[in-house]
Amino acid sequence: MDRRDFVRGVGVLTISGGLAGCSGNGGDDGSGNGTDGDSGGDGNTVAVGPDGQLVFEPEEITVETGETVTWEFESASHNVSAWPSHSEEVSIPDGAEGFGTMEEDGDPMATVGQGETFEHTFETAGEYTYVCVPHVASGMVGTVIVE
Ligand SMILES: [Cu+2]
Repeated sequence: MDRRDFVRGVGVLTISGGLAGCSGNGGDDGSGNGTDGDSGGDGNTVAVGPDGQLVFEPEEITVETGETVTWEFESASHNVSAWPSHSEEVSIPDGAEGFGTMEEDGDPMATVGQGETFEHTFETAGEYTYVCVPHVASGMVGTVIVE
């Protein structure tokens, strides 16, 4: 009946002293893995509909967990959907979230203008098969492998 009674019970947060470097180290997030050549992320780009073709280029791309893929729409009338409810061609790993240029409950046929970009960051390893919904019947299907 009285919601405040519930609120009062929350909020006990214990922080044990052993966590190093939570904040304030001024740089990147402290990952410190020695590989240094790919900071720009330019490698993880997929062209959508280059030269008006009904393809993703490259059709398959491999990234590391936590990396971002950018889709660049080089012609009009395309989209990106990795929502399983949008196409039987879509498949995503167990526990992964779908993604797309539209929300899951949005219009699967909604397209993106030429020159637009779309980004998704992959937090769950596995293989993602995604589609351009308007052109899936023409084989406009792509794969992202997250290692
Ligand atoms: Cu398309």
